[in-house]
Amino acid sequence: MTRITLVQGDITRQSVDAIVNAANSSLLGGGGVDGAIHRRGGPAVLADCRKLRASRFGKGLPTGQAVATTAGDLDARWVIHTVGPVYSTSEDRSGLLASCYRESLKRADELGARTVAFPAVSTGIYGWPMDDGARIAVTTVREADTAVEEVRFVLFDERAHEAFARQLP
Ligand code: AR6
Repeated sequence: MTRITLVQGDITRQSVDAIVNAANSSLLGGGGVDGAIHRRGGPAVLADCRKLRASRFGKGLPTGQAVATTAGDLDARWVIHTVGPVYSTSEDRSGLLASCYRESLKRADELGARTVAFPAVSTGIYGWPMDDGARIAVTTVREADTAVEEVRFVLFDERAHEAFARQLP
């Protein structure tokens, strides 16, 4: 059974086996969680991302998928980069958002990670409504077939923390 825990704070301050990044397809950095991870993780993270762009992901990492790199100077062994969907009112992209959590946990299992910190993927710059983002995150992790022992959702503010808390018994 995977334990789900909630923390309010900065995901780059967590000590876990793997930290999940809410990246974009370029894998080369951005704002929000992505910017914070590259700042604190340092050049080793970006160097690994560039290698991925030069090899398996020449066109970038597709939405809904996940790939691991070193965690550089973060207090973790790996960063798992996943690309959330941009929220749309005309199209249901929730399958892609669920896929981010599922695929990230698959990478974690392949690496042998036992503790994984997730941000609320897509709920920032990509505009996904927090309550729905929290519902998809918690439901998908609950239903995942994974050896990860702890999934820690790290929520930036009180509003996000409350939205996730409402999804837990
Ligand atoms: N720790 C934890 N949560 C955070 C942190 C942090 N340090 N910083 C922001 N959040 P976002 P997205 C919250 O925008 O919506 C980037 O430019 C934030 O409040 O980081 O998936 C990428 O390169 C929100 O609830 O990711 C992409 O282009 C959640 O984390 C794009 O943004 C996700 O916000 C991805 O957008």
